[in-house]
Amino acid sequence: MNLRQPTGLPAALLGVDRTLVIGVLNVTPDSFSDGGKFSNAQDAVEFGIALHKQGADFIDVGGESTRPGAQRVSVGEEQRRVLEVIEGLTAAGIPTSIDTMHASTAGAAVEAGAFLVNDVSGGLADPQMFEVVAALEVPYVVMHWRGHSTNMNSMASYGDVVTEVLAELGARVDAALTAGISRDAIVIDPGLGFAKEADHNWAILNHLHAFNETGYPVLIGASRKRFIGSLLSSNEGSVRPVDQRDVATDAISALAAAADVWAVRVHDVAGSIDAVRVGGAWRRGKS
Ligand code: PMM
Repeated sequence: MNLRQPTGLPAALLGVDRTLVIGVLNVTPDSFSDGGKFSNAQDAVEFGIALHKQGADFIDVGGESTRPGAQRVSVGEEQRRVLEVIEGLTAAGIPTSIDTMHASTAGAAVEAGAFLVNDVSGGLADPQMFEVVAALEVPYVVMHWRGHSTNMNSMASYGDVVTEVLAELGARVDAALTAGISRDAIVIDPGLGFAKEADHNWAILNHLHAFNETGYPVLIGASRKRFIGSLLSSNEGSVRPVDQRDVATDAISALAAAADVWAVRVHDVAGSIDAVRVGGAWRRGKS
């Protein structure tokens, strides 16, 4: 199998012959699916170690919730939450990425051991981000984003969502290249749930090939998101609770692997590892 992948991956990930599974580690009091889980950094490190034992290829550490309506946190508070956790996981030999919209947090996190910067704003939230990432020379996830969580739901308006998301992502990639980020360092992500209604997300998932055709590795973050909860609503109309969306997330991981995406970002690592192995075999037509 010859999946596209960015340059700058840790040695441990170079030989992985399937869609990567990224474990989510939110060190926040208010993330939508796992907020408030840890009372100290050591608990968070232990959780990251457990995700790695379940098979996570790397752990995505974030200190700012992006749940719809979430308030921003200061850079200082964000770094207080994430740096010690990244240091702890690095000391345990576990690869990490930093999920941040702040350039200074990206820089501090890479210094603490993170090998990849995951910026849900695609460089739009912090004008310094591209310059900092270019100097760090690390892989960089450019996600499709239209605005902060406080008001993103009002921006979910599209004619043809696939065409528009591809065009807006393309513009961010071009800006990143112009700022000096290497073409080989870039990963793209359509940003499921970010300024998108349920059917926008499904339309994107139905067109993953179009994202792959850009030539950039593709990352998908569907895990436990609301569009899954609404699809699986009960007959009485109540949305499926967050803690009962993992089987559906695993199904998306399998289909994403069958569509040849580079990585899936998930909470339930064990299920998605099985799922991407199934999806990979399905795509290849052999084990
Ligand atoms: N989603 C969330 C946070 N970070 N990063 C990327 N690249 N893609 C995503 O879809 C994404 C992300 C929100 O989910 P969480 O609250 O479970 O972390």
